[in-house]
Amino acid sequence: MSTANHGKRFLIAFVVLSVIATPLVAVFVGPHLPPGNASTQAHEQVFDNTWLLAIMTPPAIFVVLLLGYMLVNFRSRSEAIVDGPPIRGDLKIQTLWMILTSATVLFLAGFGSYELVQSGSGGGEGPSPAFQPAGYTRAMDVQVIAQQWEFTYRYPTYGGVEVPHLVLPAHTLIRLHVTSLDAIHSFWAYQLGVKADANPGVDNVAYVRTKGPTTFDIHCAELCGLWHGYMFDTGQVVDGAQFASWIKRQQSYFAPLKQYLPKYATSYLPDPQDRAG
Ligand SMILES: [Cu+2]
Repeated sequence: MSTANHGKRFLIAFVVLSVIATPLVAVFVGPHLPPGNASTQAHEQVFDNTWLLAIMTPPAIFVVLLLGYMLVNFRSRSEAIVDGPPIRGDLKIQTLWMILTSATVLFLAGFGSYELVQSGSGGGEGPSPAFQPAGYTRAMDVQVIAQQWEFTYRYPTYGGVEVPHLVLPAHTLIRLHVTSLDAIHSFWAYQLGVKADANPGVDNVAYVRTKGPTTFDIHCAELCGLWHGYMFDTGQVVDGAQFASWIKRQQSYFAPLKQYLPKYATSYLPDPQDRAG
């Protein structure tokens, strides 16, 4: 078979396989990609991951198919292994390569940047976020306080009550204020699609819009000392009425401890001696 025929045959197989596999991957694999569907941000991350996976499907097919094609058609049948002649300066292939790779990288950069800013990515944006999601002025503030080795949560709109477990109302935009009392931690609420650095003295804001009632995993995602691996919990999203009665119970249950807590602030001094928490 001539070189041109090999090229044509390979190209046809590549195009046919890509056209079939790419939509199948997007439709059937996409919905199972992390982190899930517990918040608008998580849902959008699944959407982004689906696009990325779909875009990388043709290049993956190209590599595997080329390898298979080479193994079958260009296997050395003689005893001696003879290298083929070197190929240099093929302007057509070089131009095509540059155009395809540049277009792919530029598209991904544009797509990624747009997705990051349009409604908050679920990542921490620092004390004064440059990009705010729609309706952010009505967002509910919840403070996440990391310390060795647990997270606690304060609700400034409910008298600054501090609780050991995170409960959020459903269908609500939440403004998380992530901070730390000691080492550097990272607040990672997996199914909510939230991951934000928890640094002492820093108010790291991350937005998340909850969906329906569900549970989600919380982990510390920054090696923070001996018991880092035990710094996990299960959070809850509950409906509005349930949240209202829960927060009321917390306010009365933790009322005796209130006198030991410092006044609510966006961050606290990293001195556990000065603070019950
Ligand atoms: Cu930690």
